[in-house]
Amino acid sequence: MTLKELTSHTEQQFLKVYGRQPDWMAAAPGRVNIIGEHTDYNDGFVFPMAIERYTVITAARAAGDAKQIRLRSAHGGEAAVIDLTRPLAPFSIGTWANYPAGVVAGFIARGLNPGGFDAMIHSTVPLGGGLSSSASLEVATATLLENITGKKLDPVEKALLCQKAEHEYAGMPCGIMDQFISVMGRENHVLLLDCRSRKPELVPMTDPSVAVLIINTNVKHELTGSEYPTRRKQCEAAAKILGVPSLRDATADALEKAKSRMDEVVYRRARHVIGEIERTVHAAEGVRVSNWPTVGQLMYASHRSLRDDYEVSCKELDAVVEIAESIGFKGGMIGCRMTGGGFGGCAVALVKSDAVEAISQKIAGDYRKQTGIEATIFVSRPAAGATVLKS
Ligand code: GAF
Repeated sequence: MTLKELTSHTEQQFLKVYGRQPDWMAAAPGRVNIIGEHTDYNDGFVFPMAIERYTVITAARAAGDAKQIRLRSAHGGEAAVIDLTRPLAPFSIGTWANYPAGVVAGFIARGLNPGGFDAMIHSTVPLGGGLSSSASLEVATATLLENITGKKLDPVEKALLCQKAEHEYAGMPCGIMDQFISVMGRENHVLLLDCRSRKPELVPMTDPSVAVLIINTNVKHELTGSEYPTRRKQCEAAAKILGVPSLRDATADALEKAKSRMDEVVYRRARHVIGEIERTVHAAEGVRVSNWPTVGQLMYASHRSLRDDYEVSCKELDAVVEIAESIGFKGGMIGCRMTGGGFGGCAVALVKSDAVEAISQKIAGDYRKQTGIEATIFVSRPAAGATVLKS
């Protein structure tokens, strides 16, 4: 579904459910990370691009100027209601409405009260697929609220507000990558983000002979939910032993020297992060000069490191990457790796454009044979960040 189709669909849903036309509409994209995984909360570099999958929100002033926000998902279900006459608080854990509610709270904390409104939300970003469906919902909400309050936030402040919503309302201590790319994405560009200075650099990716393929394993291994915060703590522990503010400041040499003073797992976590930061900078350079063989090798190295040292992959993601690697550069496969937080979700591959069809079929077929699961595979150009569709 294109953004235009999604918007029109969401508008119609709004009309059907609320009985009037929406006054405001906003959209924000999901993302795929080309390389730079689990580096954002270590002050490192990430290299994501926004994808042509979006969350759209349509809204209109609440009837009778009621002081409440009603949020509905186009998938149906009860409306989530935010009562603006009381102090805001998160809904119960795991409720999707926590993402927009946290963003509303961020606006109110800045003295920007949107007043009551009714909203309809629809998304083509696969939920729980590691393509930042939550960040796209937060950023779409923030864009809608900018529209309603008439106050445009600085892009960095907007992304940080959304990250805070995820920390405080969804209980996920994420880094800054997902919200930044959803705000700052640009068509035909990948974003090299320095997560320490928060300086974004847009790297053009316009080579028509190369396509970005996203392979959804359609598995999500529900772990305890403590894996991500545990990784963060292990990175902090490594930085402390190395005597640096964050792993961004550490070198591979320093890590080797400190190895005997470190728990083996903590050592491997740090080895991933230090190597991944370096790989990310090199890969961005490779994209800049269309050095595809190098970019591809860096992607495979990133996957191995995430699998063996950071231990956030899973057998389904490994299967996809192995199939990709077996296709080889000559078969049109440049490189492939898991993308996002891990434990399921998607892999990302760079492939020769003229091989997209054959490669998609090969991966789908072999993956089905090996796992019994149907993968969902699609191509995306680097897309634009959040936009106002109606104001
Ligand atoms: C998740 C987080 F939200 C990001 O901040 C990032 O850490 C990513 O996992 C791993 O690179 O998407």
